[in-house]
Amino acid sequence: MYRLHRCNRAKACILALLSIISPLFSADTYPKTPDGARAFMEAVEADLMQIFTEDARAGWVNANFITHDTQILASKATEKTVSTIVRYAKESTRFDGVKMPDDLARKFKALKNSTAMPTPGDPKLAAELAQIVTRMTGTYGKGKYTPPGSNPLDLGDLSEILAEHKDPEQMLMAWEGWRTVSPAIRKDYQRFVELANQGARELGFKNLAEMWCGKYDMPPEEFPKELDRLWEQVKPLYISLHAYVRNKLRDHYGAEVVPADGPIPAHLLGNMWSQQWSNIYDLVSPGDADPGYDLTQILKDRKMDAIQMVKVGERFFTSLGFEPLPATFWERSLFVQPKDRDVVCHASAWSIDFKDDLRIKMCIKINADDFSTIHHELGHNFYQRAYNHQPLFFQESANDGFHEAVGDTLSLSITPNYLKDLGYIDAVPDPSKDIGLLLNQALDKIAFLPFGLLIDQWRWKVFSGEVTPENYNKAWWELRKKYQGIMPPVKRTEEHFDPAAKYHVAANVPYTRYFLAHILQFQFHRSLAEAAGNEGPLHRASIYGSKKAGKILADMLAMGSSQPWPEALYAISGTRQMDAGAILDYFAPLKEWLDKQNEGRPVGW
Ligand code: X8Z
Ligand code: ZN
Repeated sequence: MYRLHRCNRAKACILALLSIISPLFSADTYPKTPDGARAFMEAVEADLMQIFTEDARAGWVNANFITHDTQILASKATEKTVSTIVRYAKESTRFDGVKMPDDLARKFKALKNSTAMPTPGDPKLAAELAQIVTRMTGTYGKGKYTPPGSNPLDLGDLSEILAEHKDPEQMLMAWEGWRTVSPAIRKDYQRFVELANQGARELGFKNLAEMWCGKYDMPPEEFPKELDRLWEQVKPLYISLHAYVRNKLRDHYGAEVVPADGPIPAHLLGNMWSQQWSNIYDLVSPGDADPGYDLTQILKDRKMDAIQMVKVGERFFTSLGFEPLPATFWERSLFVQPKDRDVVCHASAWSIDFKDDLRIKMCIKINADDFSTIHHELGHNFYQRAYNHQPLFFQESANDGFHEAVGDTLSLSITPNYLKDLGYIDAVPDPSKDIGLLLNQALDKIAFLPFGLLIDQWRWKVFSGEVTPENYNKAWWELRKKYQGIMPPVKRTEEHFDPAAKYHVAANVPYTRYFLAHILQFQFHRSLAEAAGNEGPLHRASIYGSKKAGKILADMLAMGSSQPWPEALYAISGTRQMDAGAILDYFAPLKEWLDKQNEGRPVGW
């Protein structure tokens, strides 16, 4: 349905109506005036709203039933979406030079940058690009490895081995096994880069990297510098954590497996990509500072099922004053991995119709990781609903890091006090256990930072041509070493394609957003915790039940992307700069403790 009520100026409204009557409208029919530009934009928004909705339905069905036919349907829908965006973006140059109010100029900018995979104008190439991205995502989603004499194992099975086994041989099998899926993506990826770069150039960008960096309300060349600044702030903390973990792993696995002063072998960190390390907490726990409870065990002991876990997540949001999720959320979401078909298990949150048709799609396992991922996904849904009154091009987060930070912000409030309120633990551990709490949190939040950064560092080099297909894997492992201080446990060559063993590379989802989110969520947490009246240390603060914090959050979410992100950041935190001060404050006691543990031992790699 077109949304005529969006027309708020009479002249623009009539022009927009005209273009709806003739759906194949062109910018040429609009006068080169501010009113003409506004009318064109309203028609574009109405048309794209429909196209996006159709695309979301096809994408949803495809991700829930990966078959030959759904791949075709989904790629056709994507092709239509992206080609339409690109066509309107090109036509919109007709209004270059027209003096527009800020809000309208912002929409024109958003139009030009509203896809992560711009298709070339040539329809054949556009179709090829859409097919490639759908195929890469499908290959990843269906991926399985069959060890000799065993059943096929999917990513969930292999991840579980890495998370739970402490047998290096088994872990190596899982690590290498999953990486037998991605070489099939290499050729597609290479072609994807050529085509998407061509699409970006046709829109006036140097390449896809410049386009991706152009979404942050600052010149694209400034954005990487902003990231460097943030990374330099947090790097010392990461290096301290890395050194401590390396020592503990060396104690456990022996000097022949873990070097004293080199990178850590990637299969020992409890996660398929070594991106979050809390699964090895038991190997590195600080002895007498351990808080003495294990959330995974608690969820299992309480015989929680997937839906109950999502209900607990929803209750956190309603405790802040948000409306409960609609009944259709519960009817249409996917919570449990179906046994009889291939689905994309990588968790995601959807707003199908830009109003209330909200859903998550997740293969929930009963553990602490997924408990927090549930909050993460619900954060997307509550954000989507909070800005659903905005015009299409402002139905986005302030910057993409904000979208990824909302649910995580709430997860930071899953403190012992909160767990006691839920009746999950009987007593709150005393402050002498804080190092255990902080270490557990750092294994996820601090370990993630260099990983969050390096994926797009690799892609930007690939898009700009600095890294060529002959060096895809080599460049990948150089960055893994440089930022994370990890190394492959076995020799890797250009026969492999390890970047695409990560969902976001195969599915072409930009990744810097998660790095930003890890910085932002601590800024959000600090100011919301203060609003909620917390006075103690940040890592003990919970905003559960605080309507005051909830209102501040909801007001910021409702802004969508209607204003530059520094304004949204100001609204929630009183500052306009992304800054690692809050995350450093949060972990300050741990940093001191880690440095003491590391005394006299090698640090760095
Ligand atoms: O992809 C996700 C979410 C969906 S937006 C589950 N995350 C990143 C990942 O899994 O690699 C959340 C943390 C980082
Ligand atoms: Zn997310």
